[in-house]
Amino acid sequence: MAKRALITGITGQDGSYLAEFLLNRGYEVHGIIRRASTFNTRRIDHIYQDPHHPNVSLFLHYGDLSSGEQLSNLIYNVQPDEIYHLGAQSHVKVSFEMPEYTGDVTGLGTMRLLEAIRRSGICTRFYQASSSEMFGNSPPPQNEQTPFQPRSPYAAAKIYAYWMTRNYREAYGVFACNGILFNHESPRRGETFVTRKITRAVAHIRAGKQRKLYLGNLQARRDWGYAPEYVEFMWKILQQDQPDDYVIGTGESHSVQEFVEEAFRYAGMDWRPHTETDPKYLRPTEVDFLIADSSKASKKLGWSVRVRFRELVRIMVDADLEAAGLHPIGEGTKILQEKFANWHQWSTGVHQMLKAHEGNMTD
Ligand code: NDP
Ligand code: GDR
Repeated sequence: MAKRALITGITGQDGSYLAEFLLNRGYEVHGIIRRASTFNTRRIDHIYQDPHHPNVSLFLHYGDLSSGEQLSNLIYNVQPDEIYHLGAQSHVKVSFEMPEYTGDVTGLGTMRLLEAIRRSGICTRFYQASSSEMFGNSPPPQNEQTPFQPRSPYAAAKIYAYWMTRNYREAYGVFACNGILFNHESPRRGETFVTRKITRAVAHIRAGKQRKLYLGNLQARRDWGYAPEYVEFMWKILQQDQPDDYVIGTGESHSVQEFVEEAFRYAGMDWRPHTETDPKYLRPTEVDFLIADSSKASKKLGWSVRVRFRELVRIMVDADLEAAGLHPIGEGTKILQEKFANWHQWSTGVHQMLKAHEGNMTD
């Protein structure tokens, strides 16, 4: 019988890739979506299946992380073998403006799910989307032993969720794991996160639709990887014999300015005349330097990085050029062909989603 997975945050960047990956492995996939007055499923529209179809394997359910009762009912009714908890208010800057909401959804939301598992008595495996933001001010490189020094309401909420995950593992024997993932990006990254903001601006400037790119702190350093390969390891973490916590990242760190330079250079432009700083995008407290030490994941899970910084920039710029109606330069397509098996290629992973987003799916 097919394994059954439940994904919170299926409409987000990671949730959409994970759904594709699991469907490709023969899973029955259930996703929780929020009720909204406008469509919020653009990242999964290209894999959506008509529920009237006899062989349907993707099911969507309304739910919200702020309601424990609803989550309990869902978990009891779906009886998933694996739960991937990716739903969150995930924007660090926004968390300073909405600390209570972020604490409720990103922190307490995890507890509500764990409690629903405990109360329902079902036997399931649980993945918590923990974050490198939890390390905050701790000097690099960061690994599973590095102390947490959070620098935002988002990071503080994720630390609560991290410890609740460990507590339910130790107190109740739940197969509950933390993936402490460093930044991972893609053409599906939300438009207000810095990498996507940059690659989208590059494409729009080249298309003559935008004049300037306004950014905050250019000196912050991040360990940026490619999201599709990270979701494969979320799955791998839940396939181990014992539940555990793992750091996943590339082990390479670059500043925001280096990302800007690389993206403009690839598109054949000079970044300086097009980029300005605006204090509006600065944060009250910043995380200066993140770089992953993923040696535990390399040893135990066989983690090794496929898409490095320069390749990531190429994939994202090409996708945004295509989305802006321009010809991609073309290295992005080749990189996916070389590095990924069939579940993730340019035509299915990028192109179809862009077309579905534009509402003109014809194939
Ligand atoms: P996104 O912001 O792209 O997606 C967040 C998802 O959570 C969306 O599906 C969103 O729904 C959903 N969501 C938000 N609020 C609620 C709510 N109240 N109830 C139910 N669902 C809700 O995040 P990513 O895909 O980038 O990240 C996935 C997870 O991994 C997040 O928990 C994030 O904090 C964490 N993480 C991400 C990293 C990264 O670099 N991407 C690194 C480390 C951790 P909607 O579409 O309706 O808004
Ligand atoms: P981050 O990602 O905070 O690391 O959290 P983000 O892309 O928002 O910021 C990265 C760095 O870029 C600097 N920056 C800007 N950021 C944004 N968003 N917009 C700007 O204009 C801008 N200018 C400079 C930021 O100050 C920061 O230093 C992401 C999220 O996905 C989290 O959910 C996840 O947990 C972590 O990554 C790992």
